[in-house]
Amino acid sequence: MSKAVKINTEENQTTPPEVSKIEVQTTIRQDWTVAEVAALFDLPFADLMYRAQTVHRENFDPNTVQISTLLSIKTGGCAEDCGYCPQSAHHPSAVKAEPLMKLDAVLVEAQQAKDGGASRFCMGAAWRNLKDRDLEKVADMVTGVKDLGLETCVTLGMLESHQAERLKEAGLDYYNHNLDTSPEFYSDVISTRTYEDRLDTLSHVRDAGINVCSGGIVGMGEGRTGRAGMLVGLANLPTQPESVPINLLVQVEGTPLMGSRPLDPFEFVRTVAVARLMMPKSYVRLSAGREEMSDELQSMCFLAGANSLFAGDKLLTTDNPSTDHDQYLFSRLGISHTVKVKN
Ligand code: SAM
Ligand code: DTB
Ligand code: SF4
Repeated sequence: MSKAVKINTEENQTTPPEVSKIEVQTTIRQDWTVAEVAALFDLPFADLMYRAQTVHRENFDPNTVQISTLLSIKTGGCAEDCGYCPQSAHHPSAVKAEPLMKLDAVLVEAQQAKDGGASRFCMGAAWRNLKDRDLEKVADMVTGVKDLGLETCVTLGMLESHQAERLKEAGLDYYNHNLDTSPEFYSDVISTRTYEDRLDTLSHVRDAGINVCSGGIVGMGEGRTGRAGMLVGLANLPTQPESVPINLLVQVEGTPLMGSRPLDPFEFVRTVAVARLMMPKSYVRLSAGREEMSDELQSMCFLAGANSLFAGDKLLTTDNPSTDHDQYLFSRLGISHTVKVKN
């Protein structure tokens, strides 16, 4: 960590469970209970890492990561009140609202991302939901980015079926829409849309044949049960998400969650490891929060099974490690950039 912070250890106490009762997970299960997952979190650190690393190696090359680059195509002024988000119009953050970017400017950024080593370009909009009046503009961006030879991803808030179908037709590969946290903790963080709304959007995306990118945020005061509940929600979806972003809360001035007690870094690694165990064939993605993480912490996350990340100097509105810094870290670890699922 780059700053001296008081970490929250009380909520992370580990009671060694009966280890022999927890089998190494090699097949996909979608009937997880919160109690079972809490027991995984409670494993001694070395046992949890060993299991996660074993499952990771059974499903992926452990020395490669997939890289996506983010671009905020429509920034700020969002109608939702997500307590972590600097783009919400409900919170007095320094982010100023900007209109939807023009196609040409988006394509310039996408080409730069490709030149910087990204295989996927993810366009994010600070919208509660996609409006039909913007659908064709976003569809053109998707087609344009796809034509550059990049995989495409968008995150636009709630989506209806016909919109998902149109984006698929335009060449959309992935839709990012996070469950964010456990169903129980959800209303502590967001009041303007429900957990069920999010499930509906994910099912429209899935039904349209688009790959699902869905994960959440830790470090919001959710506790271990909250983290376990978030992962249960993701792993027990009708089909597990192809990509699972694990965001560490970036505390932004003006947001209600500013001042939250920082999460114990080992607890973040545990979250990655448990996600890897529960979703063995998904890409587990290091997302927000890397700017505050040491190289050693990120490396431990790769050992725990993280195999994708967002690269580029910015996430949507907040800072991310520089591409040079990431490249240097990869070179020190012998990590390369493409990832192939075994089988
Ligand atoms: N407006 C769309 C939505 O909410 O689905 C798309 C953009 S939104 C910024 C995408 C995700 O970024 C959120 O679901 C949340 O998980 C993550 N996020 C936003 N602000 C964050 C923060 N301060 N720290 C960590 N993650 C954050
Ligand atoms: C995700 O789960 N994390 C990314 C991406 N999906 C869109 C966004 C992180 C945003 C962090 C706060 C910001 O930069 O505004
Ligand atoms: Fe809006 Fe998305 Fe931010 Fe929530 S997370 S306030 S929906 S931009």
